[in-house]
Amino acid sequence: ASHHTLLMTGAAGGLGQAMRQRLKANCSVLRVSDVSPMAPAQADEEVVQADLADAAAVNALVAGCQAIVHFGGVSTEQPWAPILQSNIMGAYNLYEAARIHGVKRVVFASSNHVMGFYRQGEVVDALSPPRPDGLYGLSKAFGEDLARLYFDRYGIETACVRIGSSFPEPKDRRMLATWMSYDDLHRLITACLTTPVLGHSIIYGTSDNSVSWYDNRLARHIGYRPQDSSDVFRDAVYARTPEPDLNDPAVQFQGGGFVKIGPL
Ligand code: NAI
Ligand code: 15L
Repeated sequence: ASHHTLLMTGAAGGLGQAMRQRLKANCSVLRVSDVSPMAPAQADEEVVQADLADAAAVNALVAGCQAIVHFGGVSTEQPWAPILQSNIMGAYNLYEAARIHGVKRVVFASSNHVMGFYRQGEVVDALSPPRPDGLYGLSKAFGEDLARLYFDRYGIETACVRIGSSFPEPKDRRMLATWMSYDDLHRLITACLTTPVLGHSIIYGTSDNSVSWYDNRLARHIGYRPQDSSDVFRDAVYARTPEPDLNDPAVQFQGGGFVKIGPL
């Protein structure tokens, strides 16, 4: 176990539930948190219900942990108010608490939607300028820049993981390019928590899919090696999904349907 107490936010969500058992291998005590109710604490676990927008609650939540896996927040395109509360204020409260309590490493669940207005088929890397596809993607870009500030000023290392689509299986043709298995996500988080020098890093979170829009060569120091691939789902996904309409922005851009949602 590389860290004594590891905090995982967003524990009631899809990825939080999928990683909760897996992350116990990465620490002595796993502290899990969400604003929503969670499964009760098991051995070597602490369960803390807290709103990320509540600075005092987040300060108490972070005390005594050595690393953070930050899944908590709005995970889809939403109106500005919840994005502001959960993703902008929430991320700020978390990094302030990390600074105050001396936490030195964070794995931040960023998103492919930071880059959603690149075209499908274009290849982006860690140096490509952000092109968020909505308020959600914009809030993740803010989180990445916030992490950069806290690295440059305070030496808090962060892996900004631009997760593609992490679900049990790819749901549509787009996700054949963006899919990441839960086991690969855990491999990536483990690499981020254990690599000797992380710095402020941006890495795309996908499995080893034959079709990919992401170039992770600038993140090789993290040592992530995917072992799964969406390729095994390819024929089934093609069989059950319609021919794409090439005039549809959801088919043209990497962010898929997100590029069309919301007030923008
Ligand atoms: P999810 O929506 O299932 O889980 C997010 C959790 O955060 C929820 O349980 C929710 O209650 C909690 N949360 C929201 N606002 C909060 C607040 N103010 N205070 C405390 N907790 C709050 O999303 P999922 O799929 O589990 O994603 C986890 C993280 O990974 C999110 O940050 C999401 O943006 C990011 N991500 C996920 C992807 C995926 O494919 N599953 C792709 C890209 C990014
Ligand atoms: C995300 O950022 C979302 O959190 C997730 O629910 C998926 O929609 C994913 O991106 C995706 O782009 O497939």
